[in-house]
Amino acid sequence: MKVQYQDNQRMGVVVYDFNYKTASDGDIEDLKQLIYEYKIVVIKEQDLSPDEYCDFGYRLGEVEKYYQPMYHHPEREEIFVSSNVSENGQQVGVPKTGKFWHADYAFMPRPFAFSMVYPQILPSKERGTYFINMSKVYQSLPDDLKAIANQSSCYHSVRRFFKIRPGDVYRPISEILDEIERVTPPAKHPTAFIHPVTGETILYITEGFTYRIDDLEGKPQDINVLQRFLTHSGQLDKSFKYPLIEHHEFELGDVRIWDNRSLVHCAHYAANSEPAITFRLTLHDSYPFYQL
Ligand code: 7UC
Ligand code: FE
Repeated sequence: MKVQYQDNQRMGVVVYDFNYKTASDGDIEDLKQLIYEYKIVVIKEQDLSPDEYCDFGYRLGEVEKYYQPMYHHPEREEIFVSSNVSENGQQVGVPKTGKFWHADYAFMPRPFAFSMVYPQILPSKERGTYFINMSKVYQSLPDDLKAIANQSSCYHSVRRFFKIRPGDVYRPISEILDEIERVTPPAKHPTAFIHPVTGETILYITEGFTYRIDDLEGKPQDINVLQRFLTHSGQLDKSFKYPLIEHHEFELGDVRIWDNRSLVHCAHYAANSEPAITFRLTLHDSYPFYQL
């Protein structure tokens, strides 16, 4: 494999000449180290069937399927399908997923180490993802916020971005809301934690999922504290011009893998409704998500 490093301040490296079938265990290990160190790795010129894509995923880690079948690929349930295209009048996957700042599965007890996306159909322009490195955010916090981040926990819930399923039509909203709390009760994580591989401290707060911050005694903090963290991270900047926000464009053939501990992301969709399909895989590595 050939690695192209960035010559600017942006995150990520680009990898050419990589084939998961012929890659040695050492190559796979190198690839993982690149993800931890550079946060985003784009593997170019990939041409993979759903089965091959999954096989690639299994070489990198423990692939976990999304908890809701509505997102599953019809042939491989591990593949999460983001799609606005219906085939023979049949919707496959879910349109416009992840259009809010989040980290994948932050609302679950065990979030993913890596997220992997492989676009299948791209609109002519405006298709990419915004990213923020939350260890950079932690470093740039004012001292008072840093102290709070070190001594608190946050609650995360999917409730604000839970997508209504076709079978939910005519169900009372209260029943759906109760189901969300039962199936995905809020997850509690430290506000800041240490990355098990890089040792960096990461501020783990997302605009989409985080709704409450507690001190070490479990006393809820003023909601303005949460707002201050979000403002500092850039996640409230609707113009996406905040210095730590990076936009990364897709090209067909790209498989993009990122460190889902360090980064928050926000999908970017074209304003028109040109067809777009992306296949996602989510993986655990051999480390705990964070060390306490
Ligand atoms: O439809 C979506 O935007 C999916 C979202 C609620 N979950 C992404 C994840 O894996 O955390
Ligand atoms: Fe996501």
